[in-house]
Amino acid sequence: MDNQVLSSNFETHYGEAPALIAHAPGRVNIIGEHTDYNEGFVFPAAINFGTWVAATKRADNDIVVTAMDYENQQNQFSLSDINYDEEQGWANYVRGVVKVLKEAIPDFGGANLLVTGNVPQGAGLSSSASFEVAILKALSALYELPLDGVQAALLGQKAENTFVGCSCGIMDQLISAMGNEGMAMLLDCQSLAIEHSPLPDSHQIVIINSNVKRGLVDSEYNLRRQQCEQGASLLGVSSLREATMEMLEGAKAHMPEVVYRRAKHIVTENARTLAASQALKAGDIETVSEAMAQSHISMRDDFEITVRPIDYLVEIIGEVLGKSGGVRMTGGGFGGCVVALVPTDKVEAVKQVVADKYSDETGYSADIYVCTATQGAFA
Ligand code: GAF
Repeated sequence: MDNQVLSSNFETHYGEAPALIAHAPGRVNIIGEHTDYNEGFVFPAAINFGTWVAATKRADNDIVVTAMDYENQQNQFSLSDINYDEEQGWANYVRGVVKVLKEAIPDFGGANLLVTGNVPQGAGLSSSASFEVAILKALSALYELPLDGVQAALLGQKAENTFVGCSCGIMDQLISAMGNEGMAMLLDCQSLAIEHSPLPDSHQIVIINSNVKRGLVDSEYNLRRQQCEQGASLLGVSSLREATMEMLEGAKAHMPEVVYRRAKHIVTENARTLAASQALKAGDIETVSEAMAQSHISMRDDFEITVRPIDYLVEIIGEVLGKSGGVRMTGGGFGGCVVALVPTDKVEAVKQVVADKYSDETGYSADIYVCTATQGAFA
């Protein structure tokens, strides 16, 4: 995004230059899917797609927000009375984070905000987390609030859980707030411990958007959460983070078969995430490749969150990569994107195989983004 364009649009709407511009990135998850709300491990990277928020203080107690990507629709509300807006759905991400921020740190006043972003929506690349974190970053910078990245992420998640109505985990907001340039981030979702590790220069992060819009995602997502909780409770552990394959095999006969498979995905995915992040650090791409392949199979067969066009993308890209890189579905599932770690000299071949085969086989056309890992939110 060109900051000058944002600034001049801000002046057009509000009659003054912005005091600051905040940015928060979207993310791609390299491995560790649906493990975050099971207190497990995830390994995402922040990407060079995100949300920008230009801001000034207001003398009154109102938040006025203009959405460039929704035909400059404007939404206004008072800090003393923040309700869900049934008409402008996008505005609830702003209302939600402002409400939880006010509860946590009451010490701020009104603001004029102008928002734009380029994270593809409904593609599993965390457009909403990037929106939430960018708003929090703008307000905390504007009013010099004592809000660090981890707290911002927790507030973003709380807004989404309690105001927007999606029971997401912490991964998306945390990587958006805390990502590092050129790095992926191993996150322990139990302790919130973070370990940044460099992505290899030899490989590119390639995201292939299946353009299958994620249908049923909220209900299926929430159902997966319930099934995981049921699994933990049948195993007598506080979360599936504490479960092992031995425990699971021992209890298998007494569990609904579907709950066993959901739990198996989480237990094995945690192990794969740790193995893949260690292997990437050691430059052992073959192990990363195998872990990503197994992760996809587990999401397809045990967790059942993939769709056929996504499975097909993984198959044809996997054939091009062999053990030289990795490919799997990324994000919540039921459509969305595939992530591939691709040796630089195979990027063109990956693009070509998708162009040659995907549309004919599935009837969808794919978009491909060759991404870089970027810094988390800043203002
Ligand atoms: C969505 C959620 F928002 C995340 O918290 C995470 O659970 C992810 O799906 C699946 O790994 O992006």
